Amino acid sequence: MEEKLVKMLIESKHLVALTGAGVSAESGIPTFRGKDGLWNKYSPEELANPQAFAKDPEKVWRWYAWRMEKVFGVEPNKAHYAFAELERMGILKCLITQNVDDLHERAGSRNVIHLHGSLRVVKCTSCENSFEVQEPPKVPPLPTCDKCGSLLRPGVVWFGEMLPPDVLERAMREVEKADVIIVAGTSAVVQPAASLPLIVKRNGGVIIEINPDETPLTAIADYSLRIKAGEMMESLVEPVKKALS
Ligand code: BV8
Ligand code: ZN
Repeated sequence: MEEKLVKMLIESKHLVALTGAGVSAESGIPTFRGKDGLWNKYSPEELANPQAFAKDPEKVWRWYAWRMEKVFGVEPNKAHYAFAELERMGILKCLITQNVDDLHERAGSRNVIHLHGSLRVVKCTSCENSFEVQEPPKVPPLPTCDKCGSLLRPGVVWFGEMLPPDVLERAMREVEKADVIIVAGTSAVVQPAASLPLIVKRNGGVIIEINPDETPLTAIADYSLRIKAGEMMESLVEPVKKALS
């Protein structure tokens, strides 16, 4: 099976990847919907949406500051490094991620599209002010904009918010061109991200899913591997490297 997948990756014209929280799980970041999932304690409806933030900004900010602390304190894992290696070898053309951590970049990936924003970014709720942070804000007090004094918010896309049009546009262009897509570590329930692999399929492309559990995508994936992303991605990269050397 691996040889077949390795050959497919090497012969691909435009390989893209779509990743989710499962790719960061092996770095120690809890996923959203797994048994120890982030959403178990809270639900997205409770915290990751504009209404929750309007109602209780301190509660939402404390949750994000905790997640930022976590994400900024862990290291990329072998899945992140494998994707970066595939890009370095010119095999992976673009990495589209739903993750709001920066582990793909810290592993060396360059062409990364963050569909749902990033915990590294804090932005103003009123003016255009938006900036990268090295550590989470100390909350309380609520962080305010030094340009206009308004409340700051995490630079992520909440449920019920549109994805930045230019970001979604870029991701759509990438999947329109893709003849192979690796979908790793996502429960494939959040839209519009979960529809991106369907575009590859509709264009006659191949879907390779990597996930220890089944997902709604499993039924239409050409290959669905019940395995952890770190292990699978590492077992693909070595033979690709050898074949190209
Ligand atoms: C939108 C940022 C247009 C914030 C996130 C009702 C009202 C409003 C909207 C909706 C609605 N009903 C549906 C919608 C649309 C909604 C949606 O899709 N809801 C779903 C839940 C039904 N989408 C939206 O709202 C989007 N915007 O549609 O705008 C609009 C506007 C107004 C009204 C209607 C529509 C915005 C979606 C973006 C939300 N923001 N994150 C934050 O992070 O706090 S989404 C959040 O879920 C994360 O970004 C995460 O990436 C994403 C997806 O989760 P996964 O990454 O898949 O993680 P999960 O835990 O679920 O799964 C992990 C998987 O990994 C598991 O399968 C597990 O088996 C596997 N795994 C575990 N370990 C490993 C592994 N795999 C491999 N290796 C391992 N080691
Ligand atoms: Zn401002």
